[in-house]
Amino acid sequence: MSGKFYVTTPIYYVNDIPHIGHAYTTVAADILARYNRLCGDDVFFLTGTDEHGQKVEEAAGNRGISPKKHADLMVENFSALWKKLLITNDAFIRTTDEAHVRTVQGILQMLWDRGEIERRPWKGWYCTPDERFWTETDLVEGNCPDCGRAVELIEEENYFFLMSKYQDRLMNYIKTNPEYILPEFRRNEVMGFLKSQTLGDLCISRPKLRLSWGVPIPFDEKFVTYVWFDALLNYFSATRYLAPKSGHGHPEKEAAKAYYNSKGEFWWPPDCHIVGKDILTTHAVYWSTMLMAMNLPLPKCLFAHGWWTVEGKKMSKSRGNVVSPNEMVERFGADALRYFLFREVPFGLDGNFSISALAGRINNDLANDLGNLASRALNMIVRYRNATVPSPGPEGKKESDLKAMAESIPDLVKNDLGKLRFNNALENIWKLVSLANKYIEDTAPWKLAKNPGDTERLNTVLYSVAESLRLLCINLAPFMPESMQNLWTRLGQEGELSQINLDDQSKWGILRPGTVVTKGEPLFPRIDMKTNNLNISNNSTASKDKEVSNRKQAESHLPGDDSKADNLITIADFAKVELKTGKILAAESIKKSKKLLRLDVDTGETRQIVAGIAMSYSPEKLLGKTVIVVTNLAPAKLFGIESQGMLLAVPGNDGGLTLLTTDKDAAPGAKVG
Ligand code: ME8
Repeated sequence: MSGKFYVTTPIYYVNDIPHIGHAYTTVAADILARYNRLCGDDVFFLTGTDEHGQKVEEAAGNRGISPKKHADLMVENFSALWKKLLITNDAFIRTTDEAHVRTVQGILQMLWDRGEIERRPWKGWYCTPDERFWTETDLVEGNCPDCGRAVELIEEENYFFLMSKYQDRLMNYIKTNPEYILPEFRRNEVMGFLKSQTLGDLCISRPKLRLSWGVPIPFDEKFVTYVWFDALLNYFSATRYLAPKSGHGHPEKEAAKAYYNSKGEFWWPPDCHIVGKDILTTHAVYWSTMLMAMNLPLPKCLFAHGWWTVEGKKMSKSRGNVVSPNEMVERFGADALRYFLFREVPFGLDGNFSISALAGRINNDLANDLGNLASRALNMIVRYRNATVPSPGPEGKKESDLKAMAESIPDLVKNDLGKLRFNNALENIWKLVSLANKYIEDTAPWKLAKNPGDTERLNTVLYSVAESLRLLCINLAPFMPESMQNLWTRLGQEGELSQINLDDQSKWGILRPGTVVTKGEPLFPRIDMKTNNLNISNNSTASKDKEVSNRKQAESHLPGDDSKADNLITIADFAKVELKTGKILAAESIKKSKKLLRLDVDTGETRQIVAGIAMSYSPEKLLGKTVIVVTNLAPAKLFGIESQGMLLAVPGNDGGLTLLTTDKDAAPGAKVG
């Protein structure tokens, strides 16, 4: 049964030029929105920009224009990028929208009337670039603990949202709603924070004298509300004036929605807020308690994804290593970038961006696996059956295996996307890509074509391959909308792939015999590593090897060379395993397990690892040790505890395990290889 699906991204600071991190969150929301539309849901996909605050005011002043004019110009960077990245947001909220400002003011007034807001004297250390107050103890050597820059002591009256009274209720909510904050290790972090600290009240105002570019507080004209309070409310205010009013043309539903929308109720609560790990606390704590005070249900899920770095380092203008999504789309195409971002790293974990890894995925997965499958299938139908899909003959074991695999994919994808496991969904879809390629090699249609007695068999094979491609199109459409639409059209399918209903189209055998197909250019052009500038990356050698082996396979016309010994891997295979040095920060035994220890390991970021080394090491012996960690392993749960990686160890001469470590001192997070 179809329902409604409301998904959001953070609203991005309008002062920043969008980079790969912003693209990442927005594409994630787009994949979910597209997928849910295919399932027949009414979808509301919201993104936008955060436009108030001191930084915007200052930047506008420097340009000699008004803050609104400055925001109008900057916002274009985002809307243009979303177009390029094939983002299908239903609305774009700007916190300077009049309707948003009015909603924020209405809510402030309501909370003030209800005694949820209080005016108090306030003193704190303020970091202007981060627009955040810190307490004395937060400061690191007198500077901002977040960005390291100078802070100033500010004393003034301000308005406070009485957040502290919701601490117990929030903890209880998180405990009884385990699906609320995901991934699980992030929920544990939030719970850890709430258990170890007494929640304070939240300062939500700034005096107009110091900051005029904000939403005026309706009950005190000398103040504006502070960025987070204004920004977080975007998710709610958008349901009042930006949410779609009509879905798929069902008159009854439309009437119902128009009614509900006028009260902002149809879309509330959001099904999924996607945010980066940097703003988890503001959402999990500030936003959740604000909603409690507003008597509104909490979002169904708040997912905090990981961080993209470049060669293990934070992207920053000063380092000159900011990855421009515009440039990536121009060089490699939107679909390839979308695929890479969600295949390469499990959503929730940090990832390391490199052009060679991106080009490797394009050449291996897209050009070799999927692209070759499509061009082989279409070429053969054109060549052997005059471009017309034949009627299949009787189905044998190979066909029923292929069909069973193809029909199993939608459920797997549904389950994976329900948990935002994008890379698992792609891995599952790739099982069909691999099986279809193997099917072609096993059935060798080019041999069948030579023997007139095999006409019916060849019909069956060509039909089965074309039908597999049709089903791949459907399952991959949310991830790579442009190339899948292209393939859909080449397969002789009419209309927009984005308009189909997944359930109606997911059965094997829907492709009509007699459909005329076309060949076309390669779906995913290969990246020539020699002529491409791989300057963000340092593992171009591995990718070059990958490129050579890809080209060889592609040149060998149809089936590849099977002579490779089974236990040999290429350097490109090896390059898929990310190994880093890790420093053990904390270790403890796990109740009821003799073998396992729970560790906090610094691999450039702190991750939790469950390691089977308790029989060989006591927790105290491990502290401060530098070990080697597999950092891109999909997380797994052991004794209910999520493990985000694996330590390398060998059997020692004492019969126990001995951990691999470094010969000389090395910083945590150094790449092994
Ligand atoms: O925080 N890797 O806006 P913002 C992955 N206006 N994702 C990244 C990233 C990276 N290196 N860098 C940024 C704000 N992001 C507030 C939000 S919401 C009510 C207000 C993504 O422009 C990620 O989604 O700093 C992160 O949470 C967001 O951009 C921060 O965007």
